[in-house]
Amino acid sequence: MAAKITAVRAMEILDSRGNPTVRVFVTLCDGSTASASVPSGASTGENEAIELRDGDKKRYLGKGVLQAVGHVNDIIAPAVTGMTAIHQAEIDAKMRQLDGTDNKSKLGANAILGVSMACARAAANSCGLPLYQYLGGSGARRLPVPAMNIINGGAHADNSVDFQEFMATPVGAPTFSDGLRSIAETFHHLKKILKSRNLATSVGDEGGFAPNLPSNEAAMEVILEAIEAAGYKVGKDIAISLDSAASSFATDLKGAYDLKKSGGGAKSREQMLTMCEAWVNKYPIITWEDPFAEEDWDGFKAFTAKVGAKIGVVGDDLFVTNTKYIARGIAEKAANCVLIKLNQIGTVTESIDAVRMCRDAGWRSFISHRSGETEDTFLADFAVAMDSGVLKTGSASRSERIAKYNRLLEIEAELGKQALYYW
Ligand code: 2PG
Ligand code: MG
Repeated sequence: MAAKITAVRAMEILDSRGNPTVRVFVTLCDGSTASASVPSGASTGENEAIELRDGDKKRYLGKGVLQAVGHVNDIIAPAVTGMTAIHQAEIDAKMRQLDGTDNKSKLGANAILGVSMACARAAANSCGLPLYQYLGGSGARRLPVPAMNIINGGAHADNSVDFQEFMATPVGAPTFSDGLRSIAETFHHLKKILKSRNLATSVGDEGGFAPNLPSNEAAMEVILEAIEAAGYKVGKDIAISLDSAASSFATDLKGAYDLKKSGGGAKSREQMLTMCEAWVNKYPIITWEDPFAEEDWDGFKAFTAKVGAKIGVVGDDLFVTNTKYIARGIAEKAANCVLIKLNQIGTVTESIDAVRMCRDAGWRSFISHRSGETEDTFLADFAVAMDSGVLKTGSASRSERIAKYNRLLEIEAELGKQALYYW
């Protein structure tokens, strides 16, 4: 018997930055229950689905989400009650129809996604399946290679580094747990090195260190040093993934830049291209996300033409998990990989559609957290279900990040010898 939804309710909770977000509870007629909490970004793409904020300056500096909560309780709940929980696509389509806008600005993507995720989890519980198997089927047994953001810069930290994320990616490990251990050890060695140089070891929003370094290059060098100090081979055991989040230091989103945090100065698209290509030749970089700003399609195209055979060129702000932009990217060869963030598009179904479009084109999808997260581990199961083989979910610090790693360790243990892990 397919269980029907009997109750949906939402409340306002806090995320890892102390900002309000939405948590949704769903109950089914067979007694199954589940909740889910919505993450929130800082370096958001212009075309992302709209996160509804109250704007009432007297509450949480305008960041309250009581309207979104109200939309779940008063508009979405009555509409989806009675629907069958396993009919995820139907539920998500119903909510999109209720919203009626292109970017979910009426009900709020935070309201819609909370219900979408909680329905998926309640349905999994009702079926007696772990969420990764419910969403991914019995073939879902590949653990993602974790790209661990160990130096934070850009919009995620108040330091002198322009590039937002420097990630250690254990491409050569035999298992997920070995890979996780190698990057956690690297994180600890990095702390020791920073400390020995009197550099700050406080962390940024995603749990990576946020020291004031003389240049972006210095951030790369110190990570390579930490990998070696931890006893791993640079490039072979652990490679580097970068997220420039270049929109955040663009002076013109169509292709002009200023590396102002590090004092690197103004850079044209051509100069950025030369610099990024030199980095790819010099350093063990395996993926590079948002090396250019979200409207600099020409920058993306030129970079992909130059280095796309060697590394993953990942579009985040460029694609915003939206098949409309991904389709353009595929047609124009603007990248070869898409960052997937559930709240950029606002439903589980559309996130899966984005992953499918990547797969059909021979592109990789790279599952991702947001800089504002909660203790919800939905993402860990989603990464295994999507079979993407790569996930970024922050550093070896801050419990909202660790919760996802710990959930992946549980999944790995549950799968036992059937667990797969490879780059
Ligand atoms: C990114 C993300 C996650 P934010 O740019 O990829 O790391 O940051 O959630 O702030 O957009
Ligand atoms: Mg990004």
